[in-house]
Amino acid sequence: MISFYRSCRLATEAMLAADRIVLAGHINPDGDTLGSMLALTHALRALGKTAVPLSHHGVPDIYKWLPGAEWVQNSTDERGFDLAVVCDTGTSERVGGALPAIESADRILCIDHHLAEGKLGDIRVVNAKVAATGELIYRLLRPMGAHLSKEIADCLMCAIITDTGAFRFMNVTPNTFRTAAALMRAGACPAEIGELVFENKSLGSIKLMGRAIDSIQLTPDGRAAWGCIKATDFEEMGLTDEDSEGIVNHIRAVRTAQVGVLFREVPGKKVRVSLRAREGYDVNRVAQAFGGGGHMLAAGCSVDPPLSSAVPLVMAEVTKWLS
Ligand SMILES: [Mn+2]
Repeated sequence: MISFYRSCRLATEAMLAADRIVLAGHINPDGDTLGSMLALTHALRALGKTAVPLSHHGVPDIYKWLPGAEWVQNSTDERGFDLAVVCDTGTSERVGGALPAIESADRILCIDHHLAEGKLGDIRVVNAKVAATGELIYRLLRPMGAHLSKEIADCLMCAIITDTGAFRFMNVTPNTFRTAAALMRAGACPAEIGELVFENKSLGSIKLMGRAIDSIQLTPDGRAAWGCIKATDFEEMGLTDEDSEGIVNHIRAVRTAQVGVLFREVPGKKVRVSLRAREGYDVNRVAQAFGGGGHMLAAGCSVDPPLSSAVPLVMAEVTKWLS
């Protein structure tokens, strides 16, 4: 087991030595995976390298403003990269359609902050103590000799703001603020980016939230809350699972709830489950019981449909850990 600091040095050396670099984030991308990947793409291109960012599910509408979002491809037929950089996941399954290009590279560098022990990467810069992968990218910039441009600062501020719920989650550390301060000095505005990320919803997704909130139920002791979005909700409103982002946080907001769970019956797919906890409860453990994962306070998994069997299955596991 090599130290985190040595991993960081190996990572910068590998990036500086490579000319052609492919980057990838995770499926169902969020602001951290996209912001991290694009910040690094800007930095690598500014250093004169070819950098190709890939995202299996592209760039969701609310992140299209990210500088460089137009560079992102779903996958590529190009092969033989010197280096692949995977941001914000440690497992190959979460890379989706970008995986063949990633695996074709001479070496794979994984930069991540998830708890679940992934195996991906010859070089692994993994630290579960940082709030966002974007914090790790920031740490690598200076040793790479990369200039912190306004574009990079905007990407990394987006990464941090999304993964910390605008600096409100328990994962925030003094270092998160130190990084954010440096990004702000480089021109990133947290208020502006917070608005773009959190107050930039379609009317449909707000109405979808209404349905999910209307469906909330509590366990008899009130300590777990859950809500559902049915396949018919998505179909009637012409929406996709992308439109359900963030809703789970409103379920956990029920005063007595230690855990909030949102079930989505995505048409033609497995039932997607997002879990959010308050400090003291570990939802990662619940998600892992169903082959998913994430962090202690935020995790996700998928279970077989229909909703009528998915809900009791997952809620039994949730209540099992409510001591
Ligand atoms: Mn993240």
